[in-house]
Amino acid sequence: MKTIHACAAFAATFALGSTALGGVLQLESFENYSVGSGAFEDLNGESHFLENYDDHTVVGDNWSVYFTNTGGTGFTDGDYHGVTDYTGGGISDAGGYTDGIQGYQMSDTDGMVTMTFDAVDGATGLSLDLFVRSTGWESSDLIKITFGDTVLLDTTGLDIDDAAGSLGITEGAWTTLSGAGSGELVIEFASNSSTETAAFDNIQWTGVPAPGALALLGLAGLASRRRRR
Ligand SMILES: [Ca+2]
Ligand SMILES: [Ca+2]
Ligand SMILES: [Ca+2]
Repeated sequence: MKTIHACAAFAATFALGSTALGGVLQLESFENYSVGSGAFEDLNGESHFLENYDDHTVVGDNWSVYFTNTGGTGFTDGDYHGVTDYTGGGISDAGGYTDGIQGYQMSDTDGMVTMTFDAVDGATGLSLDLFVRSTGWESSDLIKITFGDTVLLDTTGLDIDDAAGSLGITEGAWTTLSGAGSGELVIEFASNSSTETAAFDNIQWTGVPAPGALALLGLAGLASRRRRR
C-alpha cells in the first residue's frame, strides 16, 4: 500500500513537472556537518534533548534528537552516534554512503533516541536511504520511521534480522524507503550493542513549493492551458 501511495504521489508530481513545480524541496545528506573524532559521549544518562559535543554533530539545523532513558547507560559509555564518514560495519561493502561521503549513524544507544526533522512547507512525499548492519538484532531493538501519519518502517516487537525480509529491508545493504505524507519526519531507534548500527543518508522531501509565487504562477499556467483545450 505504501508503495502504491508513493507511486501515486510521484505520478502527480511528475504530471506537474513540466511546469517545474514538482521535485526535491529539501535534501539532507549530512555533508555539511563536522564528523566527530572517536566516540560521542554524553555523561547525562537521564531523558533529555542531546546536544553536540566537541566536534561531534548529533543535532543539526533542522533536526533535534531526544534521548529517553529506559534503564540503560545511554551515551555515558561513549558510542558511535551522529554524523559520520565511517564506512565500516558493512557500509563500504554496500558502496559507501548513497550521496556524498557522510551520513548519520545510530548505534548502541542503550535507551531510545527520537530524531525529529522539522516539517518542510509544501512537502507531500519523502524518501530516505537506510542501511541496517547485519548482526544479531533482538526484538527489544527498534527502528521506526514515520513521515507525518505515514509509517515507512516499524520493527516494534520484531527481531530485525529475522524479520528483515518481511519488513522490506536487507541487512548489510541500503534500502530506499519512500512514501506520501506531510509533517515531521521522526526516526526512533533503540539498541544495546555496538554492532547494532543503522545509518541514514540522502533524505529528500518532495512536492510542490507552497506558499510561493512560483507555485501560484505555475498553477495559473496549468489552469490557463486547460482552459484553452
Ligand atoms: Ca551523505
Ligand atoms: Ca551506549
Ligand atoms: Ca540488541
